[in-house]
Amino acid sequence: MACSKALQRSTTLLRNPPVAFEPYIGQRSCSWWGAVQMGPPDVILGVTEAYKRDTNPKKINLGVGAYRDDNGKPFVLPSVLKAEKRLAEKLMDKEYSPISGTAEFCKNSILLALGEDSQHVSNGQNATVQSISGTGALRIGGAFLAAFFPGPKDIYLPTPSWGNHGPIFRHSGLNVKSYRYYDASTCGFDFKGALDDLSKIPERSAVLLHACAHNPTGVDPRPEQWAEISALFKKRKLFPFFDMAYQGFASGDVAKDALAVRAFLKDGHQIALAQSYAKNMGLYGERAGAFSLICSDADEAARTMSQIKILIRPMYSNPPIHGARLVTEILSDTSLRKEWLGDVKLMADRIISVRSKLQDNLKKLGSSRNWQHITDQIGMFCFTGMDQQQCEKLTKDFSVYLTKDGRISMAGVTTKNVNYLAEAIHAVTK
Ligand code: KET
Repeated sequence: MACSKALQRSTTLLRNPPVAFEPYIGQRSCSWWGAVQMGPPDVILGVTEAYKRDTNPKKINLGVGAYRDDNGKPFVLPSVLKAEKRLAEKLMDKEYSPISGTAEFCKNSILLALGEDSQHVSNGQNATVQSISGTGALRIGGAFLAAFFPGPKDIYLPTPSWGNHGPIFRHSGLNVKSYRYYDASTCGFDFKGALDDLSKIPERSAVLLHACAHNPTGVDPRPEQWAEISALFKKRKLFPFFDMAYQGFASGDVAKDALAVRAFLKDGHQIALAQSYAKNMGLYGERAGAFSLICSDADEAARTMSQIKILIRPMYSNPPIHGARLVTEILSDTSLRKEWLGDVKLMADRIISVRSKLQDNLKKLGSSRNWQHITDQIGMFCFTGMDQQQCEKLTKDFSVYLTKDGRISMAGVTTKNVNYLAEAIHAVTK
């Protein structure tokens, strides 16, 4: 068969891929992968690739949400360094982890989220597994919902949401739908819009909530708004799936940032929870996180746990051990844990302080825009309100790298580059 025909057939198949795909190879010169087209770079991680290629010494990477110190350098937390040293001295083996990660890691993780005094944990109501960071936790959760969710196989995401949420849940086999969240006119939370949309979602649907430090907007509901959202979830019998990728990063206090998760549990919801240690422990590349389901009792938790393990085994067999050991070392040692909480606060406070600096600088430059939202928003990101054209100009003329939706990672802003950044933003927005 001629290559062009094979290509035609494969492109049709790509649009509607069957489970088993057997391509035609009629000619020697026709490759198995001849029909594979170039895909676009990742909207977030692709920004870092472009930044690395730029030779301008003033360049700034505000794309990916990865913390930098005030010199713009990656930051290994002092508490993590200490844990590393301790682990090195222990000369531990490199055996496989259990499918679910170690019991100690899982227990420490769920207690961090729900609080040391959690009744759900003491009653054994949680089914918790280690995941490949937050992304892996969401992917396990997606797989579990696709296999066992008794309602529609849909998941509702806030608009906007983290760019990878849609692909993760679609890849899990769920239909991805949306509800209003952000009000562009105020650069704030569209509480009315969110309640309106949530009240129209079919009963018994799954809804994703950002537990704190909403990405990309930096806009979180206030505690009393969370209470109303929780009541609406009860009324409409909605299932809350919390993504908590930034516990501690919003306020600097891990308990405060877990407020929504804990309030929903207090209100009697059963929740799914994705946790990540990428940001709050700076363990980006270690891929340590956790997925939990809170069940009605210990027996149900054991049954759901058995099925989660069956889902994980063919996906990646069992999780990586090093990051999880660091987390366990830190969380299970009172003094090291205290030190870590100090490190988290230091990171959160630095971000809060550069928010004010950026705002002040824009004011000093005479910007007529209202930049109040820079300090109103919280967590790693600021959703600046700049449009795609302005973002592109910022990159092209000033080597400031950011995602095209106008999100900037505040973690990449320092006392050294904040003036330059403010000048650049002012230049493209005036
Ligand atoms: N949830 C949210 C909301 C999130 O922002 C991220 C990462 C993750 C989960 C997953 O992180 P993990 O490293 O798998 O634990 N967000 C940043 C990095 C990325 O896009 O991968 C970001 O938005 O820049």
